Order: sequence, then C-alpha cells, then structure tokens
Amino acid sequence: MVLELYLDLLSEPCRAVYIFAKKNNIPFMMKNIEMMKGQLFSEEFNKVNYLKKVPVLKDGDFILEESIAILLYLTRKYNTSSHWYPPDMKQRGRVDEYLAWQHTTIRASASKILWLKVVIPLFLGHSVPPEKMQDAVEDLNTSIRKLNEKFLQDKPFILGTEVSLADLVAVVELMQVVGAGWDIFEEWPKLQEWRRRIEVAVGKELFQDAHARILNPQELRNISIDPALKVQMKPMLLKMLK
Ligand SMILES: N[C@@H](CCC(=O)N[C@@H](CS)C(=O)NCC(=O)O)C(=O)O
Repeated sequence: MVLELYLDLLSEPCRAVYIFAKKNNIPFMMKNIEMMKGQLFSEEFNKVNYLKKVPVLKDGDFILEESIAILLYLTRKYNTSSHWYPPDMKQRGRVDEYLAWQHTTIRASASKILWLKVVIPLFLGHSVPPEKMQDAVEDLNTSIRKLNEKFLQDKPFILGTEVSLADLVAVVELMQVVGAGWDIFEEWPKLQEWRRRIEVAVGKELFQDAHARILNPQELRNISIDPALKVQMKPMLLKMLK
C-alpha cells in the first residue's frame, strides 16, 4: 500500500515533508488538505488526525503526526542519503539540536509574521496593531541572529558542506516570512546565499513547486475562508492580539 501524506503546502512543515519525499524519490500519494477551507476538521481527515494539524503520514495502518517525526521516519524507512541525517553521532546530534531548537524560535516567530500580516487580517477583516507586529519582528530577528551565529556560522550548510534536514526545516520556515510579503533574505545576505545553496541542493524546480502557493500574494490574500472556521478561530485570534 502506497504511503499517504496529508499536506497543505501553505504550511511550512508540510513543505519540508513534501520536498524531502520528492527529492528522495519516495513514492507517496498526496492527500491535499486545505486548512483555510476547514478541511482539517473533515470527517475523513479526522480519522487520521488526532492533533488536528498537518502534516500527517499514513503508512498502511500506521499513522504518524508531527513533521519532525515524519521526516525522521522517512529517513529510516527509505534509508535516504546519509547527508540528510548523518549516522555520525556528533553530526546527528547537531541536526537534532537544530530540530529541537527551531519549534519555539524560527518556526514560531516566522509563522507569527505570516499570521499577523496575512492570516489574521483575512479572518478578522482588519490589520493588527503595529506594536504586535513590532514584537514579532524583534522575536524573528533574535531567532535569525541565533540561526546565523550558532548554527550556520560561515559554513555553506548547518553541518558544513552538505545539506541536512536542519537546513531544509529552517529554510521552509523562513519562506513563510517571504510569503507574508517581507523578503527577509534581502536583509541577511549570508542567509540569502545559504537559501540559494539549499534550492540548488534540492532542485530549483522542486523548491519553486513546493513554494508556488505561499509565494503567490494574489492567491494568499484572496483565499476564501470557510465561514464556520472563521467563527471557530475568532476567539483564539483575538486572544493572540491581546
Ligand atoms: N509541530 C507540528 C506543527 C504542525 C502545525 O502547526 N501545522 C499547522 C499548519 S503549519 C496546522 O495544521 N495548523 C492548523 C491549526 O492549528 O488549526 C509539526 O511540526 O508538524
């Protein structure tokens, strides 16, 4: 039975899984989930989606949620090229370190920029207070500085000369900011070069294909949101703006 991946490519963890699976020629059936249409809560998806998030992997009757767990499962099941997640204990430790660190730093702050600039205005019909945006920008800059100084330093990739899961996860997260209309890479020339190297490593066409929707401002700003989802999300969004 072919592997099933439930993905919405507007989501950065979904893009990491998608790019990784495609790049490594892992056969899978894409189950397209449109979060904005409320499909996270559909009856069919709820059978495999306890946490109510994407991505989700279904391999026969084995269901796996959480993108990092999914990526690691794919490296092991398909014995992918060792540079993604090297067997060397220290190299692997470095990838694990980044994957553990990113959730509350790069991931959280990059995603918040997209929410504040694009998603919340779509849901609530108005822009967010400038001080909220300012806080989010400061958080993002702090995280990026750490990514730059601790993880990347002056190396081509986080592990040195070859791309790993750490680079892939990091770059898709920062692309959320670009999707929000702020080309963060222009402000960090070293990261701009790093992003170009990752694009080349995974293949420019695949990288562009995965990011086509998030980098389409027309589509993003005109997305029609499921009315029931709007009602459901409103209290949480208002809380975010407090
Ligand atoms: N830690 C999870 C996060 C997954 C996640 O937050 N997915 C978002 C899309 S980027 C989602 O499904 N959000 C829907 C919601 O929270 O209602 C992972 O890495 O897979």
